[in-house]
Amino acid sequence: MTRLTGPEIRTTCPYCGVGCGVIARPDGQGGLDVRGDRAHPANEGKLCSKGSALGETVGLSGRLLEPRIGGAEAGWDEAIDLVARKFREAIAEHGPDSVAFYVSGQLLSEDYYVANKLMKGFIGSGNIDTNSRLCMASSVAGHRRAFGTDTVPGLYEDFETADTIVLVGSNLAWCHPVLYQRIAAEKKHRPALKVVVIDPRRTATAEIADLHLPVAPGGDAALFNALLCEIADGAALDRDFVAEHVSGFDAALAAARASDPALTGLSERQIADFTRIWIGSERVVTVYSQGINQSSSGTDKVNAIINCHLASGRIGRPGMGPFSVTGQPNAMGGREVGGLANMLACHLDIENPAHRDAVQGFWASPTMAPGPGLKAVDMFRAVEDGRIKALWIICTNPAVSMPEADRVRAAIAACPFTVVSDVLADTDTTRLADVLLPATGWGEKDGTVTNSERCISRQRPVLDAPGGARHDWRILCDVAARMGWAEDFDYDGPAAIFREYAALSGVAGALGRDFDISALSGVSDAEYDALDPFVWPRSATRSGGRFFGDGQFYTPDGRGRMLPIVPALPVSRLAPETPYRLNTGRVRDHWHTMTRTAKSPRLSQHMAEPYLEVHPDDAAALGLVPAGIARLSNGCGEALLRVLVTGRAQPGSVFAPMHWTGETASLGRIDALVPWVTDPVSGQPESKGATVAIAPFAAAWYGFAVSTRPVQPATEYWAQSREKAGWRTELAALQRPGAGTAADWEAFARTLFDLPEAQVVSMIDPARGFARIALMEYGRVAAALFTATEPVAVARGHVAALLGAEDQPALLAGRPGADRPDPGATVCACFDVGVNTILAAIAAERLTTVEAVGQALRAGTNCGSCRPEIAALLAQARAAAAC
Ligand SMILES: Nc1nc2c(c(=O)[nH]1)N[C@H]1C(S)=C(S)[C@@H](COP(=O)(O)OP(=O)(O)OC[C@H]3O[C@@H](n4cnc5c(=O)[nH]c(N)nc54)[C@H](O)[C@@H]3O)O[C@H]1N2
Ligand SMILES: Nc1nc2c(c(=O)[nH]1)N[C@H]1C(S)=C(S)[C@@H](COP(=O)(O)OP(=O)(O)OC[C@H]3O[C@@H](n4cnc5c(=O)[nH]c(N)nc54)[C@H](O)[C@@H]3O)O[C@H]1N2
Ligand code: SF4
Ligand SMILES: [Mo]
Repeated sequence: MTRLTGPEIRTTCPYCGVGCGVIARPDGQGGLDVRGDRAHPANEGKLCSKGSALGETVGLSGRLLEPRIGGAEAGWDEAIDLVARKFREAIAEHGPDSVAFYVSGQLLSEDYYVANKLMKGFIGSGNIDTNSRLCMASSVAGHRRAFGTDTVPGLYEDFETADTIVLVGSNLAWCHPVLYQRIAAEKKHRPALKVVVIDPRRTATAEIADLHLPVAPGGDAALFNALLCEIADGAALDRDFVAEHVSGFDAALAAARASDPALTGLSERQIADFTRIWIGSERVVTVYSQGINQSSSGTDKVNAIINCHLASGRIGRPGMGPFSVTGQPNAMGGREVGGLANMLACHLDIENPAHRDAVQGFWASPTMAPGPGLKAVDMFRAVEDGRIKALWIICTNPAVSMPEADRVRAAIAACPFTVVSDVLADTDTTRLADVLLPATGWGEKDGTVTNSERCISRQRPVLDAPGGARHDWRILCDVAARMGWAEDFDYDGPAAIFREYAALSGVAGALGRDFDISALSGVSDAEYDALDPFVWPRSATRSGGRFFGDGQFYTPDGRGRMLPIVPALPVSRLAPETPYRLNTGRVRDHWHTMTRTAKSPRLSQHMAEPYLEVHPDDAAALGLVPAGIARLSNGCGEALLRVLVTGRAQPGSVFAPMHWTGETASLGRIDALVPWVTDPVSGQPESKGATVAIAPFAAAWYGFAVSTRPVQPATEYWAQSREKAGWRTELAALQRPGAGTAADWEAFARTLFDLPEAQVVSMIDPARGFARIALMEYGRVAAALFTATEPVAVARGHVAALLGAEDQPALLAGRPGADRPDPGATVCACFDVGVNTILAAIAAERLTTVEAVGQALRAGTNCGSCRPEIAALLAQARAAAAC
């Protein structure tokens, strides 16, 4: 593959909505050297663990390089023809609403704009929805109800000028690490800055909190209603702002007064502490994310928060305001281009005939979606019941990430015609495609993204497109052309799309909408290439800045709207057969369905398995042992997860990560257990509120394996992750192989690793169910298996490091000698420092601060993502010393 040469390229991180600027350069070995861009306003040079490891994730392993039809490689012409024909046939026979696009907040705005234009303006259906439905839809709906537009009022710099920051339903330390570090740095420099964390779990984010409120799942609206009552009764009420710029105050307050604070699950004292802090400083930012959005009452929760900011007038001025942080790198851009089924481009409303006409006129399009299309869950329901005849999935993995993932998988498999555009060949979703189209990925793509503070930045190509991979916008335009609209989709590059989009935003601006970047509608290709990050709007009359501080809103009467909020519990009720609440979310070093992060050994060893956080009391009641395996089940599906007993969980409530797939674990797809319950206003699924039964998995044996090649175990439980020299696999099974003799274990190992000829060195005690087996090829360790009747206690890092070595005695010992202690699970991904190393240094050198740990071990001194965990280890060591 040829690689672009030349100077370093400025681009933007493809992970979270912080939108950090990255400087990248090919390292000449298939990877990239990356560092933070000091000139980018979002991060000023910093990157988190995921951003720092980007260079390890651009390799070509697993890439889809040519189109495939029915599993066989095909040419582009043939593939595009087939897609265009199948879509045309479905539309001709069953109408425009018989086809659908399911797209993604990880598309660039230019890709997204074209997809939206094709579906809404040319096919003439609203049936384009996006994974942002699972992510930001409740914030969008809440913003539109309160502001008359989907606009985040504030800027990141508000985090540095605030006196109080409330993080509600946000694990910022792991999910928006660079923003979190900005807050942590500010708090260190200015200890008077108060931080409140509202989350049923005690997360890493709570490490810097002055107050952590373990709210009951769904209890947030009741908490903000209690706050609204306190605001109304005291000096924090901004009577002038409410009188001049707000509607709905009385009804909102009446509902708040009628709401029961007991729903918060918090004590009166905790609620009073919270309201005192919130009210006590005018400069307060309330940051919220999926703990708010992913709820059957998510939109109401959003409005309960915004109500408090409107009543106190604390909005759109420096250091204050509600702040919904976006998840994906272009979640915000997708909202701007109208990627949701119920939006039009440029913050225009699909329900509004004047807006529809304006867009149709601008596009000079033959038709226009008459109204909103199907929202994600309804879209897959329509796929399931046969209403959708042709489906195109772009840049998302719904067979893993949609609720009722097993049902979604079956629905896609049964759809008469499914196209999937992805960068990888094998994902749970690509496996279901009739036509598979290879897209370019991060590092190759060219376009723009918008981050959480409305800052538009360029993603620029650093690498050539591999094989036959094409840009998503290009693939969409090729299909549009083949469907008969060549002239309307005749762009020669992303700059041309951007210009059109910017011009359309001028039409929106003229209709009184806020999203207006029309000042850029005339940029040349060269100017587009050189575009510096900027915060929208950018029109003839307005450039950047905050919204709503002037009391001007985009509702029909121009007032900010307060809404009466009646708090609601999660829809799935706890019942004797499903007595536990299942909360789901993210881990620090993995991204969604891991299609990128699982390629990086250092990101894979922070959390190497799908796991379940359980409170010690629940673990005891359920008979779950630490590091054992739990079986979760409910009417939708089941999962097998490693047990992590922790006081950070609340009794009755368990947490599992969303990342594991059919590729990385046997039964780790947690969305198999999440029902199709959605918020009635936004259509966003309640991803954090399923109910489940939990039981111990009665493993006859547990295993740990390392191998230079990936394996496909047949055991009931397995989970696989990357190591530097190969793969690491955890196993558990209900039956021993054969009669459990030494020969049976050896045969099992040979089959597992597909090494029938390898020389075997082993220590096996069949009576105790104990086996240690090394398989040697050319005198070197090619694979090894450790089994026991208890969860296997070997030093995993030590064993994995011996892959490829000649030293099988050290390997079979399972532990390094005293001179080389076991580092344990990775805490610092940048310098590869394990938990045991840190705890040992804390004890031996009497370290008491994160900085001291950094000086001793370098841990936490680069990206800083692990600093909250180091702080927690220091606290753990202090607690142990005090006992
Ligand atoms: N490392 C990493 N970072 C990411 C991502 C990733 O995959 N990995 N994904 C990105 C994306 S797309 C998104 S959307 C963001 C998500 O970012 P976050 O929303 O911060 O992440 P989550 O872990 O989904 O959920 C946040 C917290 O909500 C809490 N929660 C659950 N129920 C409730 C409740 O009823 N009330 C309250 N107050 N809290 C509750 C959970 O315990 C959890 O700690 O992260 C982005 N950043
Ligand atoms: N239980 C539970 N479920 C959840 C959540 C939760 O908190 N709990 N969170 C939800 C949220 S907030 C989100 S955002 C979703 C995320 O869920 P998904 O969008 O399904 O997750 P990803 O793994 O990011 O999927 C992206 C896919 O696009 C491919 N890809 C990457 N880059 C490109 C590109 O440039 N072009 C194309 N065509 N393909 C590309 C990747 O290989 C991958 O297959 O999950 C949702 N599901
Ligand atoms: S915080 Fe990390 S993942 Fe998010 S944009 Fe910045 S470097 Fe990327
Ligand atoms: Mo998301």
